[in-house]
Amino acid sequence: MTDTTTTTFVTYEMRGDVALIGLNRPEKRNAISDRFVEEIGRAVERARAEAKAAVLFGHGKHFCAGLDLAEHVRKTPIEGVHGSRRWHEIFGRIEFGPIPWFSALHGAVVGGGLELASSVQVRVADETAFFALPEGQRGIFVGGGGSVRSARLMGVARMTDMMLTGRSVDARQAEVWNLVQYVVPAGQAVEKALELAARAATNAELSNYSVINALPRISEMSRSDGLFVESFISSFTATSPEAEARLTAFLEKRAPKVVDPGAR
Ligand code: 1HE
Repeated sequence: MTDTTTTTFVTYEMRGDVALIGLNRPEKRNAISDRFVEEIGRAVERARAEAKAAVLFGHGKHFCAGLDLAEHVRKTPIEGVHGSRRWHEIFGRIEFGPIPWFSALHGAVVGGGLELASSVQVRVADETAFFALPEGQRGIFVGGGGSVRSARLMGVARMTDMMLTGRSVDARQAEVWNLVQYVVPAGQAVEKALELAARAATNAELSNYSVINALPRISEMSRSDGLFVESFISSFTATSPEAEARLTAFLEKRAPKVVDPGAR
């Protein structure tokens, strides 16, 4: 069943087990206001409850132009802090949750748009995508988690360069910089992200949960702590009933083999 819901700024539909969530304020290039981020938050909670994976994309010519600057102009310092913390909460529900998230990026992926994209696990860009952090030019700083998430993806030196110089990075460069994992022809990002999400949705829930929640944490641990924690997660997942069923299916030749990308 395809259940499509449209709120003021967000479209939501189920494609099989995958939630397809669209940023839908194209006339303002999907700039994110306070109301908009709350709508994203509600869509995130719904996807966490009913989907096995989710895809985030932007309606119109761009993925997202970042923070709604018109709204930001009128804020006091403490309102700004609360606003930033709210973005952190909502994006954190994407980053550390029960399901994998994919983003389909095109056009501008700018400021808070890049911060939102940085909170998902897998980013697919089409060739029209470009990435920028114009906070320096606007007299502000990242506030949607970019100093943590985007910096960890591309590295502090590259992010510093983008913020100081206003540099725009195209999709191919973004792939080299580890900002995106896939680059596809124009107009094909949603299709590709849906394909990847549908594949991830068939994984064991416990494996997906471990990948999403353990890998980023382990990468911030010392080597010896990371290896120690890995052993427990490894044993816990491998001894689950789901793993037993899947391992048996492979041994009985009922499960697909790993694909050789070079095979015809
Ligand atoms: C906006 C916003 C916005 C567009 N807030 N209204 N983000 C930025 O600094 C990016 C600013 N935007 C742009 O550079 C360009 O709009 C784009 C390159 C993204 C797209 O260009 P284009 O030619 O397709 O659209 P446009 O004509 O510039 O914009 C269409 C309308 O959207 C226009 O309003 P209109 O009433 O004149 O039609 C724009 O004013 C409006 N618009 N972007 C508000 N961001 C949690 S901290 C995060 C900090 C940040 O995100 S800083 C980065 C902010």
